[in-house]
Amino acid sequence: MSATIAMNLRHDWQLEEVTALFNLPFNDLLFQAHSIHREHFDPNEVQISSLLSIKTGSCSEDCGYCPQSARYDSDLTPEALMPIDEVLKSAQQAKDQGASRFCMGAAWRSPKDKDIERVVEMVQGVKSLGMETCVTLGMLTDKQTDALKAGGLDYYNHNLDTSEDYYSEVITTRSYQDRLDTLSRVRDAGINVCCGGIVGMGENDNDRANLLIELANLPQHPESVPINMLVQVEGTPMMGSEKLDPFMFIRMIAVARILMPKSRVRLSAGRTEMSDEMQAFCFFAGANSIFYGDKLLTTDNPMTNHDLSLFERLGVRSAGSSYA
Ligand code: SAM
Ligand code: DTB
Ligand code: SF4
Repeated sequence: MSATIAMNLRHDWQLEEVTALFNLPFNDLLFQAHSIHREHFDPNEVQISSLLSIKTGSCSEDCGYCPQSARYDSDLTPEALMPIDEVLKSAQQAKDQGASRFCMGAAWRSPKDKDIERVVEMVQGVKSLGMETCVTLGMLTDKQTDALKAGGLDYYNHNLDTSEDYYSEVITTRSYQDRLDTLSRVRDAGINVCCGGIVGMGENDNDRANLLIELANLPQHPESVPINMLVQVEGTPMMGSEKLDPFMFIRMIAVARILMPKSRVRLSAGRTEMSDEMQAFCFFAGANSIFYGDKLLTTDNPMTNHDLSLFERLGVRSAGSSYA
C-alpha cells in the first residue's frame, strides 16, 4: 500500500496492516507519515492548547493512571468547582502566553446538570476572550451534550485511553462501551471530538495498534487525537510501569498520522520526560498540537519559555486550530 492512502479517509483498518506499519523500519515509517502530514498540514505549524483543572480530585473512578481518583493516595489536594472569574483569569493568561484553545478538565465520573450550567458559563466566558474551548467532564447524557453545544463549546475531550482488550487492566468502574456511547453523543450534538489515549501503561504492541484502529474506525475521525505518555504519579497503581521505548512513542504518533491524516495529533502528557530531540521527531512524524503551559491538569508540563525556545530552534510557528 502506498502513501496515496492519505487521499481517502479510511474507517476499515485491520490489525495486520496496522501492525505492518508499526513494524516498518523507522525511517520508512517516518517518511510515510511525514509525507502524509505535508499533504494535509503546514509541517511548521503546531496548534497550542492550555489546560486548567476546574475541579480537582475526589473522583469516584478507579483509572489506574490517575492521581485524581479518590481511591489512591496521591498527595493531591482536592478542590471544588472553581469560580468563573478565576477560570477566566487563567484563560486570559493562557491567551496572553499564546494559546489558541483553552481546555477545562473536571475530575468527575459524570457531571450533574447543575454542573453543566456552570461549565456553560465558563465556556461562554472563555469564548468571549476570543479563544476556542474544550472541556473534559466524564460521561455525558444527550441533554448535557445539547446544553454544551448550545453554550458554544467547540471540542469535547473523552479518551478511549487504550485498547478494548487492555481496558479492564486500567479501569474497572466503567466500560469501553460507556466511553464509545459518550463519544457518539458528543458527535451527534455537533461538537468536535478530541479523543486519544495513553501509552506506557504496560500495554503490548497489539493494544497500541488496536487503540489507533478503534479511533480511526469510528464513523468520523476525531478532529483532535491526544497521544499521552503515561505520567507516573506516586500512589497510583501505574506508578513503576516499565518505561516505553521513546522510538515506540514516536512510531505511535507516526501511525496515528497515517491512519487519521486530517486530524490534529497532539503530543500530549509526558513531555517533561522527553528530550527536545524526541519532541522534534514527534513533530516530524506528524504531531501538530501540544499542551502548553507550566501545568497539565495536576502534573508538570514544560515551562512556556522552554517551549517557545524549542519552537524557535525548530522554526515552528503556532497555528490556528483548523481541521484540515
Ligand atoms: N474525568 C474525566 C475523564 O476521565 O474523562 C476528565 C478528566 S481526565 C483527567 C482526562 C484524561 O487525562 C484521561 O482520560 C486520561 O487520558 C488523561 N490522564 C489522566 N491522568 C494521566 C496520566 N497520569 N498520564 C497521562 N494521561 C493522563
Ligand atoms: C489529554 O488527553 N491529556 C490531558 C487532557 N487530555 C485533559 C490530561 C493529561 C493529564 C496528565 C495528568 C495530570 O496532570 O493530572
Ligand atoms: Fe476520574 Fe477522569 Fe481521573 Fe478517571 S481519569 S479517575 S474519571 S478524573
